[in-house]
Amino acid sequence: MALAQYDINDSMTTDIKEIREDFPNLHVQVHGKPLVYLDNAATTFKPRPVIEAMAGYYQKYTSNVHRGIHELSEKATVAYETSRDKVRELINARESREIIFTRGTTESINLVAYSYGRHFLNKGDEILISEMEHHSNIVPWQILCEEKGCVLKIVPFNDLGELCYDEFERLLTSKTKLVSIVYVSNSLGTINPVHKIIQAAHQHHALVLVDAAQAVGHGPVDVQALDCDFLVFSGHKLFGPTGIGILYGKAEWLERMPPFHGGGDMISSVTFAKTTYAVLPYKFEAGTPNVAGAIGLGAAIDYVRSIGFDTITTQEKSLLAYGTKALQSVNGLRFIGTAKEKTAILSFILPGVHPHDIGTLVNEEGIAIRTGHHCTQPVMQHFGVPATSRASLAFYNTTEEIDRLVGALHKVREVFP
Ligand code: 7TS
Repeated sequence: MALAQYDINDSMTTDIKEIREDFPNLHVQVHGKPLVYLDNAATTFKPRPVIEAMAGYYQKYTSNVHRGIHELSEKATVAYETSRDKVRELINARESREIIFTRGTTESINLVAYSYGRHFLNKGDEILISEMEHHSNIVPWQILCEEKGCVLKIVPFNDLGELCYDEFERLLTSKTKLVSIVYVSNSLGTINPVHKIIQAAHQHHALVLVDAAQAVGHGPVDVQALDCDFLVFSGHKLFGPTGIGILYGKAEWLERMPPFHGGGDMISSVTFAKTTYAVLPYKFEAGTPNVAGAIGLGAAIDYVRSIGFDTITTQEKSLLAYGTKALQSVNGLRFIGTAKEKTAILSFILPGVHPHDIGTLVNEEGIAIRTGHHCTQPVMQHFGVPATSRASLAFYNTTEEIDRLVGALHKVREVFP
């Protein structure tokens, strides 16, 4: 078979073998076989330093933050705020107060829709999103439009899964107040030209929110170079824990936006007559935050930086090239999402086989892929399919694991010829 020309040892350097040792979850068995985890777009595995940092907090200095002066609270506060600064450094934000901890990408987008949208947008204002957005970058805007009478406009993509930039330019008018755009599509892998989009939007005085859920952790992201007004992502797709995410916002906008949630920690003073709010970033962090999550995210950032984006992008690019070629040996397989600029996300269909049957059969081989609409139903509608199968790769994956997937798909074809 053509695949023989690929030798695992060619592509899996000693470095990657060592890196895999950092991830306990890569070494479990599923159905008596070594797990092949190809669902990294859903969530990534966590390296040992992340697990240890969180366990360390729970075992040695559990306490609330920003309250009390006792030793443990002080230590937890320092760790929590150090993580904020690590996030700032990772995305090159100007100031730490521009980094808001949230529960994840979804909550970050809802925060902007609620706080910026309800305060600054009016009837007839237009919000531009694309046809390839995750539902979390569609539904909050639909809710806002319904409430405020704003208009949601959709930039289409072509059959390769590339954004129709000309259409974007055509839809961008003086009525456009906000562009909310995905950096990397989770179901197609497409990398959008966000820098160009931001420049064009700013010429029309529109703000831009970048959904970087699938971008951060796979390559460098620099909010100052991009000049985006908001950028959002989730810790759990960045080798960090679940339940923690980030909203980056330019201070000038965050200052002007009203709070999202009210409660403890987000106030300066409270009387029944009048409440004043805390300064940034605390104005947007009501209640006890996810302290362990923030600490774990800080450790994840340290880890990713120690590997380095050069290694990460080189490995992921070579896996994408290998996987794209290798999967073509499966009879009838059709890729959904073949943009020129894409990340290591391989969505595909096998005509005549329901994706859920594919997912079930490859699961029996110990292989984890995702099947479904990936919370991007309009993408499925564009291609006229109910669902796809998706293998999404991380830098710790190997060509041998891709070969296992290809082997399993050949078996699927034997069951459904
Ligand atoms: N935006 C994009 C581009 C995403 O890929 C996801 C999650 C989200 C937003 C929402 O992130 P959350 O952490 O708030 O849930 N994407 C996926 C996925 O592809 N499979 O499972 C979750």
